[in-house]
Amino acid sequence: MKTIELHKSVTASNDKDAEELRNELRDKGIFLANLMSSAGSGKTTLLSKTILDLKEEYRIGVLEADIEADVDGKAIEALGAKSIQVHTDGMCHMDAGMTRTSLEELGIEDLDIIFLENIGNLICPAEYDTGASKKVMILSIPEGDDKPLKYPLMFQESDALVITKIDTLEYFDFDMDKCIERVKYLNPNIAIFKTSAKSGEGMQEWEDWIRKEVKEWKNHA
Ligand SMILES: Nc1nc2c(ncn2[C@@H]2O[C@H](COP(=O)(O)OP(=O)(O)O)[C@@H](O)[C@H]2O)c(=O)[nH]1
Ligand SMILES: [Mg+2]
Repeated sequence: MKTIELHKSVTASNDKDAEELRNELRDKGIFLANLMSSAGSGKTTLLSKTILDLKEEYRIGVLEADIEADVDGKAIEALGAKSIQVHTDGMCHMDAGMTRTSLEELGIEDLDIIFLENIGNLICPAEYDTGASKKVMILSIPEGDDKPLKYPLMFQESDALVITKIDTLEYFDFDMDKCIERVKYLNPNIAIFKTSAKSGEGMQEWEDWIRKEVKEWKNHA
């Protein structure tokens, strides 16, 4: 029986496509953040709050990727951000080609920051470079402090980790110090933020990180 290793060759060219896309965005001074997490960890909620806080400073666009649903896209659209819903037809991640097509459909020339809400899982999105300027992983308190042990690649690949729903800390056996120690062991350079989109705690630090990263990105345009 003939077997072809599609995964490997696809990944090899995806890396090249992603690098090209990243360079094009850098030349245009457009910052693309790839938001990745499990389903339900609070991506859309964090994004909504972040858009409300930053929309006077930046022109923000959103790519809402989902296997088939539209609810998150509608929530973001209601905030007045320029956005599109992307259906991946069963695919569990976005790759660079899909991201490029989505950006073309969105129209990006008038934007400063684009957030890609990736498909909710911690495995496939970690393996595919989308061409984003920075990768941001979101982990919520109810998911547990042992996630870095279960999905190390996602933690290794990310530039920032936003720990969400910290308003629920008292209800869960989540050991924050242990979690951060595990994450830093995998990725010593990762920026870590502890937030609650509900109470607003920690949002300022996370948003300041975006401001800093966007500034640096534009300086290298
Ligand atoms: N208590 C609390 N709940 C939150 C917070 N952020 C999100 N949620 C809830 O978590 C659920 C999933 O959030 P959502 O943003 O849709 O997650 P996504 O699937 O990653 O986009 C929703 O019921 C939110 O209201 C938070 O900071 N605190
Ligand atoms: Mg969502």
